[in-house]
Amino acid sequence: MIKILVYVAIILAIFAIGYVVRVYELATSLKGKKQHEVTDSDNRMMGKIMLTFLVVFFAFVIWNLESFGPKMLPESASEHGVGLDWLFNFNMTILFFVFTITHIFLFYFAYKYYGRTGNTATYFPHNNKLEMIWTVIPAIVLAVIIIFGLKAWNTITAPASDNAIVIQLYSQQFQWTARYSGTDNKLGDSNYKLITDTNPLGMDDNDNKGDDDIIVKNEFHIPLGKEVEFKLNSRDVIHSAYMPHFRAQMNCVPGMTTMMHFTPRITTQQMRDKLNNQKFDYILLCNKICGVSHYNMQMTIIVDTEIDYKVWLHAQATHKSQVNASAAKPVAAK
Ligand SMILES: [Cu+2]
Repeated sequence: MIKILVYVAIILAIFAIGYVVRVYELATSLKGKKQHEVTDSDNRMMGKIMLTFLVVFFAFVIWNLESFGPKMLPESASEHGVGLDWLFNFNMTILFFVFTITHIFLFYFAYKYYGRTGNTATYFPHNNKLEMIWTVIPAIVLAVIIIFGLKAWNTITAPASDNAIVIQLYSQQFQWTARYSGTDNKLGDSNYKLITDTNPLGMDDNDNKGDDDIIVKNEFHIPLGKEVEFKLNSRDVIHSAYMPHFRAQMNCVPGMTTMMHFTPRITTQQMRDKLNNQKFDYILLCNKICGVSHYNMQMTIIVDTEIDYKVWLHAQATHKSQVNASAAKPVAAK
């Protein structure tokens, strides 16, 4: 009910403003002034409004930074992420500096040089020095940003070291499966043609490298301070493995394997203590709109100390033992 009243009030207010403008127009024409003539005092008024806008706008920007700044992600839980955050802040500092200067000029000049009767334009067709300044400075700044950016990108996508722990993240509508490479640190062969209800990753049982592989759902664990290499695959459409707390994201593309790697630097428990939130968990999300249940395509990531990680991994069944267990089960009658 109140909502309807508010709408009615808004509509009436629009009509009221229309009538006030009409009355003003009639009054000026009665006074014998030209209706659309812009006077110096109109221009001065506009200049002052521009200046006011500048102040209000910057107050709004600062309010935004104050109120939404603390809602940003917590400090990076991966080693390369610290550098990435630095780069992000570096970029934002440059942007904010340029943004401030240009906006001050824009609105202050609109006030300072408001239109006055008798003003004539200055003829100023070209200035080499000026052209050089506004070409060379942005070129240098952009080159620096790009060089830093490429270096940061390489920390995630360059080949991982040989002793990195290899984990496959397998995506499908709408869930994740993680496969650990086991004691040989090599993932067994797999093929989409072998996918069945009981073999959702299409593991090739003729390949011994897959015997010690460990397949987990719902959550996966990674150890503190150890490099982890992810090999990403998709069963159906393009998904994207996004781990915001580790500042890592990579597409999962059907028919190919994409890769990235990082080293966790804060355990789940340490992060819970830092954030003063014992329910906090790192998360793997799908960041590519992949279908109706995309929003719910996620998996919990637990960063353990190295010992806890080994204990957890030991408790998981290997692929071979799972195959044996299911082979031993009697076939259900149809
Ligand atoms: Cu998805």
